[in-house]
Amino acid sequence: MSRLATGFWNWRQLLVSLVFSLTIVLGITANGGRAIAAPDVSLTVHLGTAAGDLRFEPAQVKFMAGQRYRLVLDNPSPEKHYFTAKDFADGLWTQKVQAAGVEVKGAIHELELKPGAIAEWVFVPQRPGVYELHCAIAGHAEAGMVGQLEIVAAGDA
Ligand SMILES: [Cu+2]
Repeated sequence: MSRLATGFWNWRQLLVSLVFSLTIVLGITANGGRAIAAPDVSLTVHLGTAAGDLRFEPAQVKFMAGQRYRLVLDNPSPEKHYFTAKDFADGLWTQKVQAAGVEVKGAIHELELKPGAIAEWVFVPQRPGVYELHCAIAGHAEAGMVGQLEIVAAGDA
């Protein structure tokens, strides 16, 4: 009787442990598989135009949560501009920002680009939502240098 009970307990314990292990393995495979299968998505946003227009091109960008992006920011205009999107930046994980031989790792909320500058921001959006973008130079947002950055949940794109 007690041997049977012990045997039953062990079998149940083994099953529970198997299911638990399987879940971990599946979870790792699902995440790892997606990270390997999905290449980085490269996008470019221009800050201003060569003609001096105060706008972002494009002004609306949609991102998918969980996907890794290489966002190239450049400034083809004759004056300095900012890519300011604090709430958007709070909703993602930044891997790095690279510009002119310097690589910055960690949280980024705002980037300043001088005329002709180019920067590459590598990140993974995480928190779905619609976030505002603007240039922090006085008068630029008012003149139309604003945009909208949207993060959609994976599968909703
Ligand atoms: Cu500006």
